[in-house]
Amino acid sequence: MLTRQNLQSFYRMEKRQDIMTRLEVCAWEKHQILPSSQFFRAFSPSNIALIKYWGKRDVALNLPTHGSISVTLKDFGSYTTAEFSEHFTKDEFYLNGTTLIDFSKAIKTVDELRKLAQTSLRVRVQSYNNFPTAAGLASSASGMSALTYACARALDLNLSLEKLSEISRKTSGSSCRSFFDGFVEWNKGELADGSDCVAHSIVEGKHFPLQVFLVVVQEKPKHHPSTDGMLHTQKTSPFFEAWVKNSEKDFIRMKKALFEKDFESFSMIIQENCFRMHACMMASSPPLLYWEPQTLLVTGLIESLQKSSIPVCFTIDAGPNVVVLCPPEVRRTVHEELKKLNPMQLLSTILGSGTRAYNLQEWQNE
Ligand code: 2P0
Repeated sequence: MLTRQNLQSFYRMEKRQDIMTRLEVCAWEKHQILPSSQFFRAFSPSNIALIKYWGKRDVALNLPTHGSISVTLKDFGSYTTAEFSEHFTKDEFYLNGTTLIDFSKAIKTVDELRKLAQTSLRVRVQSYNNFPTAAGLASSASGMSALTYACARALDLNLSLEKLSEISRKTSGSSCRSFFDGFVEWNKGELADGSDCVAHSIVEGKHFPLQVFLVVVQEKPKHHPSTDGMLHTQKTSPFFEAWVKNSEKDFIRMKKALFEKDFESFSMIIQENCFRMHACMMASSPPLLYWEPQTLLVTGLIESLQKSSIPVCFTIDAGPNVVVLCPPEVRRTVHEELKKLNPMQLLSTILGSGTRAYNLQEWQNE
């Protein structure tokens, strides 16, 4: 039997962050799995866009106006259990231990999978994020990919990762990248049905190792959800066309920098792409601004480290929090400098693999 106590002693040699993650996962399942139910547990990581997705060529299918490139994070993401049972009379969703009232997006994915499995069984989904939710750190990407994977496997559907990624994309565009390892591209595609609009891994993380810091300056959910912000920008920003055109160029430049392991070009491209996306949002009517004053304290610090020839760079998603990237050789220096800013949370990780199964029993026997 897995208890808090034996987990704690088992993992006492590990760093605090890992212990908390495992303890919290152990504690989060509010409801016992019913003995007769079909269930599956999945973990899916968050992914951070280097070349951002911000614009849709098809709203219903979530097809992007241009390709994007992301990194898959090793330690931060969503732990999700999907459980189908004839004893359930309605669908239920829990996020971080609380009942989710509005699950209209997630249910679309569950319905598509139920249709493929030819079943009408109701589902209970229990999901837990081990990093801030809806704060511009891609929790919808990890959440939706974990949900899709867990439901498909619980329903015994034998679908490829590519197919699961496609199904998940329709509910959260960026979630299609979380299924894959290391550096991931999501191609724009040309076809109206989206069949060529797919994500896949470009290279594994170990090809170009990076340390990633999530600098959390605000934990609370952002004021404008991404989907609304994206459509608003696309509709009202006079810079939108230029944003798309430049992102297409950045997409090609970034792949070259990755293959050549060229950190200097990599830094320049991700910062330029990030600022262009935010400039485009700020030019919307009414303007859309996701930053907080502390956001600029972090970017200012990184710029001053760059002036001292320390290889480090940053990007910011649709929120006030900053993601800082650097080669492993300088991670201690960068960490010490970031700590001086006293952010609400300073989370650290490397690049990792995509969506997968997890099993509490296996953890015990690790
Ligand atoms: C990205 N973001 O590439 C960009 C950068 C936020 C900023 O994709 O409308 O939750 O569900 O497809 O995937 C966040 O958007 O939006 C996002 P929908 P999603 O990661």
